[in-house]
Amino acid sequence: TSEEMEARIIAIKLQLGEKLFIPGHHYQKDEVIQFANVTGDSLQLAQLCAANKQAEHIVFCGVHFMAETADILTNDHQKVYLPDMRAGCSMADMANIFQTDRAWDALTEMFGDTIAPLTYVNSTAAIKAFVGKNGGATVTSSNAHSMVKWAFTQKERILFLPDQHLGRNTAYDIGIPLEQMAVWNPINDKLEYEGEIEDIKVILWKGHCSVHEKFTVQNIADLRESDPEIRIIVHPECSREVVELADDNGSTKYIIDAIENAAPGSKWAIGTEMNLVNRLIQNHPNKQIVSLNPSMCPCLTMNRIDLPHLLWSLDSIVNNEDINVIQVDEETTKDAIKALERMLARA
Ligand code: CIZ
Ligand code: SF4
Repeated sequence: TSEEMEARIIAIKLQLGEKLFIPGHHYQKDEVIQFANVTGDSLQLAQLCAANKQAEHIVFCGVHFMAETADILTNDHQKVYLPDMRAGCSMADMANIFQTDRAWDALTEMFGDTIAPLTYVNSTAAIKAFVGKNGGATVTSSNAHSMVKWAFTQKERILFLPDQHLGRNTAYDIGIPLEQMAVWNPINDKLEYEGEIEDIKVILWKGHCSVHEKFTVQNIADLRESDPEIRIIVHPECSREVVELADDNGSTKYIIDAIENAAPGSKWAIGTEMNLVNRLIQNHPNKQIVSLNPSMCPCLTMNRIDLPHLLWSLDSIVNNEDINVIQVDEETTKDAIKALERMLARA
């Protein structure tokens, strides 16, 4: 039963003490989050893992790219585990290193040495290594503006992987017109753009988040019609059109802070992942909060980490079995860490 599993997890946490560290992403289920030592968005969790020197076992409750980042930022004696190896990220899967190498060859042919690559942390370690090797950095939704500005101090143009929406929304916010943004399509290796290519300032990788893409202009129109007073806040992984029509947009942490600071009785519709929206609803009974999309929008891969998987992972540690260990090879780590450190130095 759940009670038995919970009791067992509590016992293992007591037994391992500081040797065990369980970071939990905001999009994780409540049944998992209750056991997290810390919760946060991807940036906060990366910083907390980098700062933790005593844990031998880091059981990462989040998705694969986050566990990879934790492994890259921790020491060799610290092992990172992902309770379910199928907890990937469909966005990260939209850019593989072969496509990226092909894109870089084609783009440097077109533009010479004028492009700084940036990758959203929602990407594989191999992509982070590619970016690190080529003078670029990682970004998260919390620091995308300052990182994009930084990239423009390095080169005339940027290549932004793998989320076209975060890239477009961020570049637009810092003053780059939409007409100066092109899209790289990794399926046919083509640049989608209608003007003179010298005018291009931002090359957006054609990837997206399958969860945040489900918040639509229609959802916003429906809500505004049924409740003109409601405030709509969305994550910048939503499309440009949705971000444009929303009242506000920002990272996971920004959304949480906005709701915490909101007036009692205020009404909100939130365009981000379901588990976080539900938790905000529970934690703020004095505010009226709904999901921007009535079908709620869960991240299916985040949800793969559940109580049985967490317990199974902890049991395997107690039994000294090296199961579901996430280990990024040395070569990749060496380059990926450059990209991460350029970000963490400015975060
Ligand atoms: O969509 C995600 O995976 C997000 C928002 C991650 C994060 O915490 O930045
Ligand atoms: Fe990936 Fe989207 Fe899920 Fe985040 S919410 S882990 S970007 S699929």
